[in-house]
Order: sequence, then structure tokens, then C-alpha cells
Amino acid sequence: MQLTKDQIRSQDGNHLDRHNKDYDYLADRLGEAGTDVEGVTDALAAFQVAVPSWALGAGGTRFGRFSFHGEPGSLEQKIDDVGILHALTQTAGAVSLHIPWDTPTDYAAVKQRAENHGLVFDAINSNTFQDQPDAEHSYKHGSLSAGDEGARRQAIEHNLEVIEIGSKLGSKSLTVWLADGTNFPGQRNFQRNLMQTEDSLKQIYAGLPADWKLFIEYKPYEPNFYSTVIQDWGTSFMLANACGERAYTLVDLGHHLPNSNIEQIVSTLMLKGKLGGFHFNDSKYGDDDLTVGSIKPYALFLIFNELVYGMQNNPQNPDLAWMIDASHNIKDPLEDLIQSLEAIQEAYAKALLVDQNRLAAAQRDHDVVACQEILQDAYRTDVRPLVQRARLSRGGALDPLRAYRGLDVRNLLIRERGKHTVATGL
Ligand code: PSV
Ligand code: MN
Repeated sequence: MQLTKDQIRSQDGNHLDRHNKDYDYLADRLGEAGTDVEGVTDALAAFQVAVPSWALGAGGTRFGRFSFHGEPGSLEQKIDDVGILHALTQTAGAVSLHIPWDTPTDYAAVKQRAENHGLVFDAINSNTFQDQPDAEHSYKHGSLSAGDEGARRQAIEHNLEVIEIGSKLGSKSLTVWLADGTNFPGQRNFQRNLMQTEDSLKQIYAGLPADWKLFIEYKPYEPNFYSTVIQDWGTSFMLANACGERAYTLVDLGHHLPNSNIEQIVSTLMLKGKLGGFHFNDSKYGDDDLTVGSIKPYALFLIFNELVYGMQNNPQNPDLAWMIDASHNIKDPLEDLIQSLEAIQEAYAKALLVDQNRLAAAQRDHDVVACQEILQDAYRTDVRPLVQRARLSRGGALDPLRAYRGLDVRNLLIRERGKHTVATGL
């Protein structure tokens, strides 16, 4: 299924008038204050976030899963779903695959399908946190950190195979998230685990094509609850340095202990040129994988403020691979993703409004009150007309959620796919 530009335009209706008035008012106000409004909308229009192939079906917990009808039952249909998101929002121009959940069978057809939707394949993800039915070795006691050489070799080879799959699709980076760790004190030796992991990652790194990057994700707990081998950004950073220049840390918003200062982590990594990828979600308690911006929008803004600062001041840091990494337990996954994409754009827009020169001057003067005012002035601005204008400039919907509902997309998908399809993933 593919939405046409005409279908999308038909949903703007008479709301365009309101938008134009709102935009003119805001552009006038911001322009007077010295903001390059066109520069901001151009940056917003260029900003693209990858949608993971496992986020298009209903999520669940270990207590259950409530299916959502019309879910994509194949990789091709998942790509169609991302195509729908991109057509509406014009900000979801990439897909991130998880292998083996979404191993293509017909590469040429999958590539063509993505191209038809204007999508590219971003970072590809390996999976050594689940045993596959045909696997010779189990990951129950570790994968890249495993003491059992057979399991470790299998995990390394899986990652090398994922690189090969990604190469055929045009991906340029591999994300490794390692579930390895322990549930009980004394269960395994910390130092041996870390050394084995470093050795495994170096072997994977050695298999990277010259134009590829390796992203190392960290997480303090889950599925292991006493320790994880790559528990924090420091461990990831250390491993990335040990691997080499094209290995980077990946920050997932949900992978921090409560109250961690994520904006400072981002800032430090960008200064060192080692922030490679970023996973968006939101949480109240842990790795809740809730809709981006639904719980702590101000924290998201502060993080974006450091990301923008880094993008403007740290040429030593590469362009980032952005991805949504959330779960949709009770919402229509596509509606939830539209909400996440909107929240990302809003936080980015607000961060772009921060007057960095005034902030630097206030910092020099130790004017703490002014520093806070400058940040909060940007945060309190209703930037939605800017986000809308950026979207419209690329042919997206004025209001993607309204258009999605107005076009009755979910019911069209149910009619096409049936009620009981189930998307692969967690
Ligand atoms: C793990 O919690 C994670 O954040 C990793 O990025 C995985 O690839 C993804 O979620 C899906 O399980
Ligand atoms: Mn993640």
C-alpha cells in the first residue's frame, strides 16, 4: 500500500489558512529576535529518523501481548508501513533491520520496494540475545562474552553475516546490542567477560567494509538483572576505542539508571568524536520504550540542545544514525510512531532556537538566571508551525495523525492484510 500526494493533500482541508497565519506570526517574532527561520525549517526538513523493522507490530511484555490488526506479516509489508509514515511525515526516510527477524529473501525486490517509498536502509542490527531454532550453540550463558568458544564463535559469525546482509541493501553501519551479563553475584567473572567481549568486537570490527561504522550500544540491566557486560557509556566508549576509529558508542534514551544526565553523556561523546548512533524512546521507570516525548519532553529538549551544539561545533563527530526504538503495547503502532516523529521534530526545532551566542555570553557573565531563561525561552516556544512548514515543503501532511485517521489507513491495511497477521520482532 502506498499513499499518494493527492490523498495526503486532500486531508489538509481548510487548515492550511490557520497554518499560514500561525507560521507568519511565529516567523515574524523569531526573525525579529535574530533567528534564521528559513535555516531552521531547512534543518527540520532534512532531519530523517530510521524506523526499526520490529516497531511496526504491537509490542508486549512477558505477561502478554495484545495484537493490533492489519500488522505487517512480511518484510515487504513492513517497508510499506514505513513508506506510509514517511509519506505523511517526511521525516522517516530510513528503515533499520534486525536480523534474523527480518532477513530478506529477495534482496532486489526489497531494495526496489524501499526505493519506491523513498527509503534507505540505515544501521542494521544483529541479534545474539535469542536462540534461533536451528542454532548449534545456545546464548543462555553469553554470546560475544561467552566462555563457551562455540557460542562465542557463532555470535561473531552471526554479526559478520549481518554485515553481509546489510551490504547488499546499502546499509553502512552495524549496531551491536549485547544482552550478555549475569543474574547473580559470582555467576561469571567480570574481567573475563569484558576481555572476551573486546576480543569478539575486534573480530567483528575487522570484518567491517572500509566505509562502515560499528555502533556499540550499552544498557545497565535487562535481560540480565545483576550485571550487564556493556553496562554504561564508559564501557562502550572504552570498547569503541579498543576497536578503532570507525567504532562508536550508541546512546539509547531508555538505557540509563534513573536521573542519569543523558545530555552530559551526549556532550562528552560528541566532544570526543565518538557518538555514532541514537535511539529515541521515553520512560518513566526504566527501559519502558514509551512514545518519544510522552513523559519527559524537557529532558528530550535538553538532550537535543547538546546534540545541536555538537552538530554545530564538533566536526570530529560523524553524522549520527537516528532511530526510534520504542514499543507500542496498546496503541496503533503507526499512530504511535507518528507521535514519536512529531515529538522528535519539536524537540529538535526548539533546540535550534536556542540563542547559542547569548547563552555563551550569559555563561561567561555567570548569569545563571539568564542561562536558564535562554533555554526555557526556546523550550516554551510553540514550534509546531515550523515543523509543519518543513513537512509541507517536502510534500508531507500538514497534520500527519489527522491525515492518517482521515484516510482510514488502519482499516485499509486490515482489508489488505486481514485481522490476524503478526509482525516479527519482540
Ligand atoms: C535493547 O533494549 C534495544 O534497545 C536494542 O537496540 C535492541 O536491538 C532493541 O532494543 C530491540 O530489542
Ligand atoms: Mn536500542
